[in-house]
Amino acid sequence: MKITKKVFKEEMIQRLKEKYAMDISDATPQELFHVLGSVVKTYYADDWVQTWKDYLTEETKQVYYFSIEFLPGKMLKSNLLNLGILDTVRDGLTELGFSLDDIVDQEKDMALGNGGLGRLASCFMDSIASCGLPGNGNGIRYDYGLFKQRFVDGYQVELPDEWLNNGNVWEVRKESKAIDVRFGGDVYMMPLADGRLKPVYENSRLIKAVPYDTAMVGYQNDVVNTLRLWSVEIPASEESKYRSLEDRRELEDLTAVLYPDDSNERGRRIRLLQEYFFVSAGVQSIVRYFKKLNKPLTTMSQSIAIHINDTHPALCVPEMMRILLDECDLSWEQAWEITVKVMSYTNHTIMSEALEKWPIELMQDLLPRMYQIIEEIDRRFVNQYRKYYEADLIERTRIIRNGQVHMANLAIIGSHSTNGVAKLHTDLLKNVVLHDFYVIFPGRFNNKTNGIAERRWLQLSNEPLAKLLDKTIKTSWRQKPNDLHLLQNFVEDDAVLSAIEEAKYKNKVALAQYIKETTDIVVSPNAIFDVQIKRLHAYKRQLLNLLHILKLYFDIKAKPDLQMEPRVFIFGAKAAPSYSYAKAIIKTINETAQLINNDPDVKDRLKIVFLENYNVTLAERIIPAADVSEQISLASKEASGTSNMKLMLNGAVTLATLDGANIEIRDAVGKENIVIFGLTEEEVYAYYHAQNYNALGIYEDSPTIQKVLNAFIDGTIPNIQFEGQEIFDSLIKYNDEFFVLRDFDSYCLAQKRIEELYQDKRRWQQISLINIANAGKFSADHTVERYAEDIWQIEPVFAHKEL
Ligand code: 26Q
Repeated sequence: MKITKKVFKEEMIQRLKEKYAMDISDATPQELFHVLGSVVKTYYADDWVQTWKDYLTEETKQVYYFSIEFLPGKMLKSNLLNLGILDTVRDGLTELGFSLDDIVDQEKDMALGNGGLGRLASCFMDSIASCGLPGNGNGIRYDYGLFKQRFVDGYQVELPDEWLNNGNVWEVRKESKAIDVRFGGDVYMMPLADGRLKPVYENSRLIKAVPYDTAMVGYQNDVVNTLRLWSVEIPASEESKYRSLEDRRELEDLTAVLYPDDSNERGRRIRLLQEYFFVSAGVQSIVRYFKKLNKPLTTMSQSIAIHINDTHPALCVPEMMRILLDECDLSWEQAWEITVKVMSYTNHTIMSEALEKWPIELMQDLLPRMYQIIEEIDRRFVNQYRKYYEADLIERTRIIRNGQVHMANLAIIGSHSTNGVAKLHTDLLKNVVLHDFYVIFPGRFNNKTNGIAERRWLQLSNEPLAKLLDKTIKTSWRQKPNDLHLLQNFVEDDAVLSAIEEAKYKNKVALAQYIKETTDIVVSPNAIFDVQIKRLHAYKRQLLNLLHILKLYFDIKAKPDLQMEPRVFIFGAKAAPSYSYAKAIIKTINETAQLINNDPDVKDRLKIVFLENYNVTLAERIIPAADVSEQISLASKEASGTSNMKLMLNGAVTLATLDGANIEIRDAVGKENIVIFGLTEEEVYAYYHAQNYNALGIYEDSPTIQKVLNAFIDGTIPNIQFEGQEIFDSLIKYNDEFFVLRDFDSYCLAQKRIEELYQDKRRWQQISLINIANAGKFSADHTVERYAEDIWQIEPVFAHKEL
């Protein structure tokens, strides 16, 4: 994109006049943001039109990534970077008397996701476009994204996320592409004269799905793909059916809110309707597009791939069947062959209790035709495979069982590929969680280790480091993240090593200032910044981190002049609103922070900072300033993790269990450049098999653990009578489900090791450098290229790409 500063400035001045009837010098940052957004849109408009036209005329095979969550964060800077005009715009604004950063702050985060899964979908959208791959997102345009988190007296309080209040510059409403979605009522199969069966619907309802498209701009390659998010409306033809306000409200609520990650809450009608809503609208619009190509339906898999991101969009399978059977008059066999070839599925969780299931009655009631088709898929599956396998195995793998529809079973049976998100995770799927399916469909299982968009997580968020890299290894890493490897050549270069430290220091100063402004806590940028940022979940073991902090605190209390490398423990985490145990941990961390931060004996050796409302933008502030990356889930529980990759890319040293992608990070950097502790996955499973884990025994044998745990119930940590008891009981009375106590000693030793390494300044700098140099392996560019080749069978378009 060739835009000169002069042209850009004139355009800003002119548009501001048109839109707000004022001189640019009188504009507020909010007004400037909106005008800048609309100017940037004109810069990619032609490429956006051209990209989809090329796909159409060249009949390019495309992938559609179906995800109930997308978590892009702010988009202004990312669009500027990818258009190659970040510097031009920054300088132009400066000359006009404004700062780009002030304007950037005006944009609300697009937070239509909970955490890892939604953020992964957004990193993939960036990488798909940046690799020139023909791919689009399909999801829901929630009126309210993930709740805003506030702390009141240390408790989490949830407020609505009103992200659309000032409008959304990036989206384009496409009324003409609206789709009708049917739900509820009864369905009968009516025989036609030619013997076929046609569904007849009675008392069902139609709702209108209106798409809002957002451009996914590729990195300086002229490719602009589409993220299509659907919003519900009442169709004009159905107005009469929605007479009461309540009726309307129920319908309009369909795309009102994103459900928080809550694996315990089941059977929510609206959630199931949400899943069907965006699946049906998406699949219908894809088939409508495919029909424009005038190719036989039986060749659909040569033009279309549909990816099912976790089981939330698993209804893609019966919905595609419905369209092919009921609307295209294909036979079951033909329709099934097409469906399985088009669909692929990613599993993101190992915990079998978190696998999605829906009660039969609910599905029958809300989605009667879907249920009929699922029943038939199930019947045919049982029929086909009972010839080859024992009855028990078929019973465990069938879709409908114990009064419930098992969505993972549907996704696996109805697709040609099932992948896990890290090597260990995929192995556990094959050998444990989905072993029965692996026996039946060994060829369908494959691994695709997660990745991150290095553009956002380094180029945009960590300018000091990015500039240093340009100076040291030139700029090819910006196109090819693997070129970060070139940094390895400087591992003995003292100038480069101290420059890395200086960049980190600069970022720490900036974060310290943010901490002061938002929490009034003063932290020293010379302390170790130890970071744990992720959703609050028992299995992620924020509690283990807290127990260690308490141990350090008691060490200081016992020996007031104890020498210790000063530490700032930084947390960012939201708990699902109904997850009371996770909320108890938040309250307890906050109260411990009060205790420790205000105890004069501590003399600034320890600080706890729990930052409110962890989101993408906050992650972009914290990660560049992190020294230590806490990845301490119980081995086997974290499918992959992605903050581990972001922190490594920014030069933090990983403190980790052998879980998820941590294992691959260790393999990439070498075991001297990471600090590993804790039980291995085999040892965890050995406890399960022997059923001999004994938390009380560990407690009774360890005076340190007793001292730390008693603080939860003896008033040492103030104001947590109820929460302290709940946490204490989870460990002792309910036998510590995630083996926190078993890993405690090993974790404390690992933390000691971190301190020793940090004190050897040069060694620490070298580890930091080695982590950055080896992070290219975890680029999402690489990951989506593997998906493109192995699963989607799509190819990059370099039609008009100047490289
Ligand atoms: C379930 C039921 C009802 C409502 C919501 C949900 C729900 C929503 C979101 C359940 C789970 C999620 C999100 C899961 C998630 O983020 N998983 C993470 O995916 C990452 C990307 O693959 C991995 O790196 C993480 O290890 C995994 O925890």
